[in-house]
This record gives sequence, C-alpha cells and structure tokens, in this order.
Amino acid sequence: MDLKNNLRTSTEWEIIENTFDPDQLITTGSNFMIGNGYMGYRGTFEEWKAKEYVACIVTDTWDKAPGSRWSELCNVPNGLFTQLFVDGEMVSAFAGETTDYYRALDLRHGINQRSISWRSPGGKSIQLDVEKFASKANHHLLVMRYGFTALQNGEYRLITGIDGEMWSINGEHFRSYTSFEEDGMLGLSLHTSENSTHIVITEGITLSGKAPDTVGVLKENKRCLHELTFSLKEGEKVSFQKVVSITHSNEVDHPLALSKQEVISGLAQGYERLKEEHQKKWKDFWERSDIRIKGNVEAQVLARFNIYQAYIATPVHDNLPIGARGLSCQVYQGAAFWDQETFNLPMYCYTHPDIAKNLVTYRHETLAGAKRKAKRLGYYGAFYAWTSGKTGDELFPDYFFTDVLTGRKIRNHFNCWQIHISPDVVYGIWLYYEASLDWDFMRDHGAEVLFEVAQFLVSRVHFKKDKNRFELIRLLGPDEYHENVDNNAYTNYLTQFAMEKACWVFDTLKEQDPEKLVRIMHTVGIQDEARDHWNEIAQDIYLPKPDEHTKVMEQFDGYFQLEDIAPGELRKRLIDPGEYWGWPNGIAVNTQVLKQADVVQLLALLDGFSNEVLTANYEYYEPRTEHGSSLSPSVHALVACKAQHYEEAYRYFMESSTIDLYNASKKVMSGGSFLGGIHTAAAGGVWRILVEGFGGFKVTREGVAFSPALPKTWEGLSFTLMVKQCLLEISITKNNITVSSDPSNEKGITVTLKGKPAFLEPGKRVTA
Ligand code: IFM
Repeated sequence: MDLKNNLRTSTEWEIIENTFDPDQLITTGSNFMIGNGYMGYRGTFEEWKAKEYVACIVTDTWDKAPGSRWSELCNVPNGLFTQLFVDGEMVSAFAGETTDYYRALDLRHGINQRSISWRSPGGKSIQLDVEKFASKANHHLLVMRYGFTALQNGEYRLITGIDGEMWSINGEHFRSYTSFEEDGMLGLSLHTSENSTHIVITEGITLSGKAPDTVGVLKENKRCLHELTFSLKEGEKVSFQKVVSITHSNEVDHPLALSKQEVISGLAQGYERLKEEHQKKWKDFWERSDIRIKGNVEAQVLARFNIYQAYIATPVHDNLPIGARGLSCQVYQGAAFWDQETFNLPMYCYTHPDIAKNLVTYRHETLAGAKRKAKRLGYYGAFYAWTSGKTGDELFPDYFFTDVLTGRKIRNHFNCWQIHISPDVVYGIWLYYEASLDWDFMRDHGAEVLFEVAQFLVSRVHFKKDKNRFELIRLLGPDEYHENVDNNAYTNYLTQFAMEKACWVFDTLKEQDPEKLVRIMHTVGIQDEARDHWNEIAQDIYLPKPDEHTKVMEQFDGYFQLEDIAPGELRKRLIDPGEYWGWPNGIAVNTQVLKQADVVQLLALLDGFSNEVLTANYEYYEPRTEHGSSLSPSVHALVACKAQHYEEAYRYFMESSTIDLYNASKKVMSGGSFLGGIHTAAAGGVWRILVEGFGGFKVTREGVAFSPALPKTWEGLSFTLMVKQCLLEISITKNNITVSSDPSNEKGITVTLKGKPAFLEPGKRVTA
C-alpha cells in the first residue's frame, strides 16, 4: 500500500522508498535510521559523508567541542563507510542512473535494507544489495552485509573501513585520531577534547565471492580503509560481511581491548547468527509493545514506526536519559527534558517496567546535579535540569534562540523558570510506582527524590499574606511563548500533586519502615515539620479554578487580558518566517496564542476534572494553540478523546504520528536554531494516544479501566499491558472490548469497562 511522502508498505511492518529524493536527506536519514539505545546510526548510504548528514551518535559521551557552549553526545566515525568504484566512477545516488531503487526499514527487526541497479555515467552497470542493523543483542555492534554483482565486465575498486567525516553540528569533538591495524581489523582510537573520553571503533570484514586481485590498507588523518580491487566479468559477485564495535571509557574499563575482541567474536559468529540473535531481541520487544490496528494500514504503520523510533532512542543497557531527538542527531544535546517523564515513560511503565525502572532510577542517580542546580540558584532541594545529561547538571544554555532580524542573542529562561520539570519528575516516579507497585524502588530511591523536590518547591513558593495562599511567581510553563508569568496553572497543579505524593510516601514509610524514613530524612536534612509544611502547601497553593460560567481555567495570572487573536492571523505579523514567537518581544508574547498545550497538558496528565471542564478548556485553548512544539499535537489528541471530539483526536493523531515520517514538522528552524531529527516525545505520545486516548485506558485505585472509542475507519485495536503486576491483553472492536488476564498472573485485578467494575482472575477474560 502507498503511504505519503514517497513511501509505501507491503507487510505493515516496514517503510519502503522506491524513489530517491535528494532534497529529503535530513528527513530520510532520520526516518530510516537503525539503533539500539546505545547508538543511533542514521539511515544514510554507505558511501556518504558529513554533507549527506551521516551520523552515528553514541550515548553517554557528553562532551564540548573546543569553543562550543554545547555539551552534547559525540558523533563517532562511520565504521560502515564503503565506496564502490566501477572503472573509476563511484556508485552514487547523485550520479549515473539508478533503477530498481529500494530502501526499506524493517520495523519488526530493526534492519535497514537498500538495493539498486546502477549504471555509471560511462555505461557500466552493477546490482548492489546492502543490509545493516545496530545489534539489540550486543549494543556495541553495527553489522552489515554488502554485496554487488557486475552486470558488465569491468575494473572494480572497493574501499571500506572507518571514516571520520561525520555531520557534527557544533564542532570537532576529538583531539586525536589514532588508527590501528591488527589481524586484518582496522580501528580508530579517539579521545574527546573536554573530558578525554576514550572511544574506540574497530571493524573487520569477511569476504566472499570472487577473490580480490589486490588488497591494501589506506590510512589517512581521520580514516582507515581496506582497499580491494577486482577484475570482474559479467555476472560475477562480490560480497562482504562487516562487524563494527564501538566502545567507550564512560561505560567499560578497557574500550580498546573489548572493541577488538567483539569484532573477532562477531566475525566468528557470522552475519546470519548475529542477525538471528538481534531479531530475537526485537521479537521479545514487540511481543509486549506491538499495537495492532485493524482496518487502517496507514495508521498501523504509523503506530509501529513511532514505537520503533521511541524504542531505538531509549538506552536500555543502563540508567541513562532519552534525548529529545533520541540518537538521531546532536540537536538538544542527546539530553532528557520533561519529555522523558510525560511522553516516553508511560509506554514503558505499562509494557516494559524494567526499562521504566532504568529511567526513573536515572532521575535518582542525577539527584546530586539537581541539588547543585537548586543551590546555585538559591533554593533548597532538587531543581532538575531542563536539559539533563549524565550528571543531571543543567546543560541548557542561557541563550538559545537569536533574533533573526537583528542577529542578537535572546535570553531564554527555560533553564531557570521552567520549574515544572521537578514535579514532572515526581509525576514520572509516581506513574512508575502506580503501574508496577514497586515499593522497593519507592522506598530506596523514589522517596528521596520526592522529598528533595518537595523541599525545592518549599523554597520556591511564596506565601501571600493578603491572599492567605501560596503562589508560584516568575515562571515559565510548558507554553514557552510566555515567560515570566505568575501562577501558571500547569505548574501550580503539578506542584500540589508533587506535595501530596511526598506526604503520602512520608506517611507510608512512617507506618511501614520508620527506620528507613529516619535515614532518608537524615540524608535529605529534614525534620518531621517538613512533612507538615508540604501538606500545608498542598492544601493552600493557589490553583486557578474553572470559571463559574465558562468553566475555563486561566493559564496564568492576566492571560485573559492579553490580545485574543488566532495563530493564523498572528502569523501574518512575522517579518521573517524564522522569527522566534516568544520572549522577550516575539509576536505571541502579548497575545493569548500559545506555543504548545499547557492547560490542555494539565488535563492530559491529572485526573479529577469533570467532563464539562475538560471540554470547555479543550475548546477554549485548542484554537489559540500554534503547536510550535512537536509535543503539542499528541496531547491535543489525548484530551480531544477525553472531550469526545473524536474527529479532532484523529486529526491530531495523524499530525503527531507523521511529524517525522511525512516530514510534517513545521519548524526545522526556529529563532535561528536547527531543530531537526526524530521528535522522540511525539513518538512516545503516539503510544499514549492509542492506548490512553482511543483505548480509553486508565489506572484506577483498584486496577484498570477502559472506555474506548475507535476512530471511524478502524475495525479493531489491540495491545498488551502490564499493570500492577498483571499481564493483560486488550482487544477492542467497534462493538465490544475484551480484557484477558494472562494465565501466568499470580493475582486477579479489578477491570472497569465502560464504568462497570469486574474482578478478573488469572487466565480469565471479561467483555463489555
Ligand atoms: O521539552 C520540549 C519543550 O517543551 C518544547 N521545546 C522542545 C523541548 C524538547 O523537546
């Protein structure tokens, strides 16, 4: 079936491209990428270099290039680099004539394939077939099979090895490149400029088919290559398997020895065996994570594409963050934002709690950085980094955008005023706890985070004597166009949420494990009164309430007084299309136009708002939202479902799920900054729309509840959930919903279908 943007699918498990579009290199490089959470390898062609946006981003390698203000993940040399020359002319998508062009990404197995017939400008033809993957079985490995057939007699030259000419957006990270050659393997040993992280890339190949006439090695400054020549007759074939291992000293003690050893063992196992092990891991993942949509092939592929992208962005081998652009490029520094808790974590909480645990543990492990940030800014407790890498120290610079009209820097206060990041971390930990009932985690790690965040909020609120209430002033909510506002509804409600959870955990510990509580209190440096103070704030913090008549909540103090204009009208005031719309004097600042869901975001995360309030606020804010952030459409889809605006929900589902695949993201450049790459939060948001929006899934105190509403064209929606230690299979059709409890479950669970609760024993099912 044909999809849009030059794509099609044949099994609903892959995206296929049959024509090459040289104007889409950034997009297709991201969309066709392979990865395993340790590395992201863009879906580029083997012969390409920096100018075609080749990148292999490796997690846990944060470093600043000399003269740069960006601490970002390194883009390491390309171990799959391969160029083929026919009678001196290089096989290239930009020269000669390509026929039978095929590029595919197999989403089920995480495999990128390419095959072409190519005729050189001089008239010589070849057939080329390539397949590659970033191993899920051994996260250090990239594996490739590269083969070609001579369709005419000719002289062939193949160079393959490691090339250092990569697409690095903020400068050169390596102060030295040392090449080595050992037992037929080639390698580059690198040290980063700032932190001296030692990174090693080793590669080895096994040839088959016609033997080469000559074999040599080319070593240049940033690359080392095997050079092979062949005199081939029509029909003769050459192929090789390649194993690349990428290791670094932030993860392992002896990256050089390990890298070599892994290539030796990978080559000994061979391509097919490595592929088998890799595919098995992907099979295990999809068993829990696949969402099946019947009746709409496009929606099915979009669902799988987004889940795939969210997953390959997630480091599952360690407690490390999910970057806002995953590992698709260096934009947003490979670091976590609030996106991680609010968009990506939910999928893992309910499908792979072990991965969710890594992510919440990461927030515990970065508590020290969050405390340093709070202290630096004059607060107590933990103020989490807006942009968080390995240590949790703030990576976001004070100046992000530039005024494209004057070229002057713009001071954005994302890092110091967007305080909702701390309660968002609590939201994530609570979500994990509620889904998994993992009290050990809460006791040993979560509690400390919750208490430190509560302490931060204590030091951040103001008590207004005249109003007898706590307020939060000088803030920035999710809507980044309005900086320096007071009482942002989202932040105030989330603060109350965080305080309530801190009190609950405190009380539970006091009852169940008082000694542990004393130890945590000692670590945090608090006395019993702290809990009373949190409770006081939870009770008396000002929460903008729905207006008595309209039911609309004011986004922040004075918002309703701002100019009321539609985003489309406002856009006409731009002098330059690249202008930043927000602080300090962008076109949206004095208007009600929002960058992204804010009150709507609140309604998506917290329960307890009536349908009337949900609907009124959705209807008020939706037309005023410009969706300048890729986070916005999925939240609108979710809340549109709750507000029973199903057609709009579907429109927003399509918008969110096609941001990358159809290159539907409007803002690749904003305020002079390049913001391309995979929008990982939007990808995670797609899971939320499908399961929580159309599936109507909710966790209740006793168990789970569903009130689904299928989009018109769909005949069925089914998925698997792991909630409160019960594995459940959910199947929704136009007329009914069935929840089956896996026979392996050790206990039953209360399942509420369309408002009617039933207790579901292991191995049984309930239908409504
Ligand atoms: O976290 C988001 C923010 O809400 C909007 N700008 C992009 C960030 C990273 O995705």
